[in-house]
Amino acid sequence: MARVEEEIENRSELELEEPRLYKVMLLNDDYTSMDFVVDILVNVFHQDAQKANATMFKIHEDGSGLCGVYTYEIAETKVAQVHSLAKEHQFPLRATMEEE
Ligand code: TYC
Repeated sequence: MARVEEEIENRSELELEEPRLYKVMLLNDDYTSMDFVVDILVNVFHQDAQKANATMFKIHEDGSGLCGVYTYEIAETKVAQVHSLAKEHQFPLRATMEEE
């Protein structure tokens, strides 16, 4: 088979690579209520109540903590959802994303 045909058939190397993954982190602050952070972890990051409680306390103690790992657009959406819900409830809660 001709090389070009072979490449088309096998798809480009780029397409065969795994998607890059991004960690979404929540940052601690002094004003957001613990209950609100737990609600965010349950409803945005789909953690169960026990895990959400543990994650919230870890962030409270360490200053930041991992909430989930996603592809770029999903991670961006999670960050935007956190900021929008925090604004709506007048909390200063911040989320960040970083490549894994
Ligand atoms: N530090 C907050 C408090 O004592 C709770 C909190 C936890 C806030 C995690 C933000 O990402 C956060 N009410």
